[in-house]
Amino acid sequence: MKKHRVGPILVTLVVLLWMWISVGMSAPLSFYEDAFRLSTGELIFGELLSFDGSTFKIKTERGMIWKEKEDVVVILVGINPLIYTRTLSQWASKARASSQYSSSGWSAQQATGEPNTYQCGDNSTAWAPRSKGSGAEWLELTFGTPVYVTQLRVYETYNSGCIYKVEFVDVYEEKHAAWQGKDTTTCPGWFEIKLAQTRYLVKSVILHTQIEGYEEIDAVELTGILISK
Ligand SMILES: [Ca+2]
Ligand SMILES: [Ca+2]
Repeated sequence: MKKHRVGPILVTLVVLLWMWISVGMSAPLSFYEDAFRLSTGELIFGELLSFDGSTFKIKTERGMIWKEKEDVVVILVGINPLIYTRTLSQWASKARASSQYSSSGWSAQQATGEPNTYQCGDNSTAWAPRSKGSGAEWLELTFGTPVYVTQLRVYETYNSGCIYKVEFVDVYEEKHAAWQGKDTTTCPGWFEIKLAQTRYLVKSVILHTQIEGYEEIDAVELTGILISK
């Protein structure tokens, strides 16, 4: 009788040993902590190496892969935070200029926040340079949240058509040429540039202006893509 029981017991032990090894081996199935839910429903595990505004570079067990922003719905980085990519439009929060008419009315600060100048004219609710001459001036606007820019809008409310060059300043303080040309904005009116999103995060915008008389800018809006937790 005893002889007959050895077989099943051995088989059971081997099965248990095999299960133990399998469980032990499969526990660290993915040692990567980042997860990417794709628009197809597929779930990818890996390590997020970079996101340049349009493409995710992900290191996976099978090697490096790249996924376009549109194809990724949700990202889990680590075990807790959820990260979404979304579009954000924001008004400038800080401003400085080559010169300003005064430290209150017509100051650079008047170009921050949402528009509050409602007609074309010489209004203290917009930025104006110190001189009414035709020298070159600049106005630098900084935004609360750096984004990969897709659009810039500037509300010109006096002597419009004054912008001849636009630069973006990235989060490393590096300047990038964004636009140069002939500004044909009416007064009041929106100067607008649209672009394929920048491959760098923009925190500030420098508007270069030059026109006879006081050029006045009421508000500046920056739109772009951001990754947020
Ligand atoms: Ca001028
Ligand atoms: Ca204003």
